[in-house]
Amino acid sequence: MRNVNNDCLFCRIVAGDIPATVVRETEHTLAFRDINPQAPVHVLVIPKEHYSDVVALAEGDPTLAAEVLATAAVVAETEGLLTGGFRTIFNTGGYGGQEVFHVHAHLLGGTPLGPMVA
Ligand code: DGP
Repeated sequence: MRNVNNDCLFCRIVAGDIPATVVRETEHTLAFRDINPQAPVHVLVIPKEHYSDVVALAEGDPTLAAEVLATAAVVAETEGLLTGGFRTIFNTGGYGGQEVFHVHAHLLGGTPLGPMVA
């Protein structure tokens, strides 16, 4: 039985209770457009199972963590980001600016993003 948190926004997107623009779905992962895009392409890639952050995911199910990265890589290709490049970010915890506590990779691209700044 998959770990689900009914109070979690992204679990509710996985369940179909909240609409999202899905760009890729696999058995264990979902990729959908960010509601507040910070770049021409801004996709969130999540495991369907609930893990609060990337540390919990990596510790709890490293195979699933790899599947999230594999889905991000496929979406980067289908969104046309491989030529110009892109950025992948896991915000983690308060200092990391994480607002939704269901682990997600931000996939950003479609324009030069410049150097990372805090
Ligand atoms: P983070 O700060 O790393 O936890 O990023 C959470 C992201 O989730 C933020 O960029 C906005 C996005 N987001 C929040 N609510 C929704 C929603 O209901 N739908 C979608 N598609 N994205 C959302």
